[in-house]
Amino acid sequence: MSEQRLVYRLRSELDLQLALSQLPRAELLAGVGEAERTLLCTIAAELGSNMLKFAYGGELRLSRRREAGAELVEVLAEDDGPGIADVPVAVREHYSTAGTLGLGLPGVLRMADHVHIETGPGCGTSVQALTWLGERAPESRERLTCRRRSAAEPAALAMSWGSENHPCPGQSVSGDAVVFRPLPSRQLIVTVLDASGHGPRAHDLVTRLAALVADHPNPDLVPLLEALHLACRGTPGAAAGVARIDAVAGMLGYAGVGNVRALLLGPAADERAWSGVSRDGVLGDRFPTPFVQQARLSPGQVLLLYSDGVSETLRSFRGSLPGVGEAAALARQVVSQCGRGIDDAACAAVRLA
Ligand SMILES: [Mn+2]
Repeated sequence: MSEQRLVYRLRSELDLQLALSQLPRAELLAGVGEAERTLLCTIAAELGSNMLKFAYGGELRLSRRREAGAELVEVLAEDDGPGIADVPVAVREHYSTAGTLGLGLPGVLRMADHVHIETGPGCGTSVQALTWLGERAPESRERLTCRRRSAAEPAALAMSWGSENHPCPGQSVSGDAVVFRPLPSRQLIVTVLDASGHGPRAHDLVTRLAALVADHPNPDLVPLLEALHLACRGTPGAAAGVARIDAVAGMLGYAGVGNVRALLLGPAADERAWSGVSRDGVLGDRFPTPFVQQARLSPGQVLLLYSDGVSETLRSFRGSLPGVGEAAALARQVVSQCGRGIDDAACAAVRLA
């Protein structure tokens, strides 16, 4: 059996309830006995609710695979929260204080065969719980291992983002869409989608594509574009630009197909630091080999992604960059000043500080 994966993004109690209601029937747990299934769901529930309590959310990932001849399920909880200062204290029974993982973690330690924790003050937390199916864990394995993350790791860029999306004149819905998907470890996926044509049909397609980007289990640039291409088969097609910002490494990756543009402005006024090139093609029809461009990011810069309803060069853009102003306000300025008025026009803006 090849590896199976499931990803749940948790931003609210509702997200967790939804994930927990789906999990028992998930394909990933097919054939798993009732007792083990309950155990795995309880581990996911504990780790998920810890992330909501102490880190305001995060990502819960499950995978099922074979390791050393035995089958196991991994439950991985990753967040960008305040981290745990003292892991031995946090895993002690009955210990609970805001800022630690509290009561749930000792429970997870009892239920799983092996738990690995990576954390540190201000460095987020990753908890990996492994449970072997049907058999016991290899004897040699320690029950709990830890790696301390150090605050000496490079300071990440701060990111804020916002977008604007105007339907084509005469239409009430847009055939463009913008998706921001924050990932653990201070990464952000930014996507601008433009379904061919406009009106309700283009809107329906682009809404479906946006949901795909938001939930795809492998949020890397090329797999995302490939998934979008497959989802566009048999439709009038679409264009997409996908950017991945790594705020810790200070790097940008960009790949696009069709008429979506990317532009990096600042930090100096009027400076155009970098511009992304999308490959010629149409998702669902002609799919060029994706090409990932890289660029280094600096504080004070703004990344813009925009559809072809916005003029390509942004020549008429008079926004104040990189000065004050929220990302959403910037995106609004781009669309109002540079919109071509003959197509849906969408712009995503990410400010780096
Ligand atoms: Mn368009």
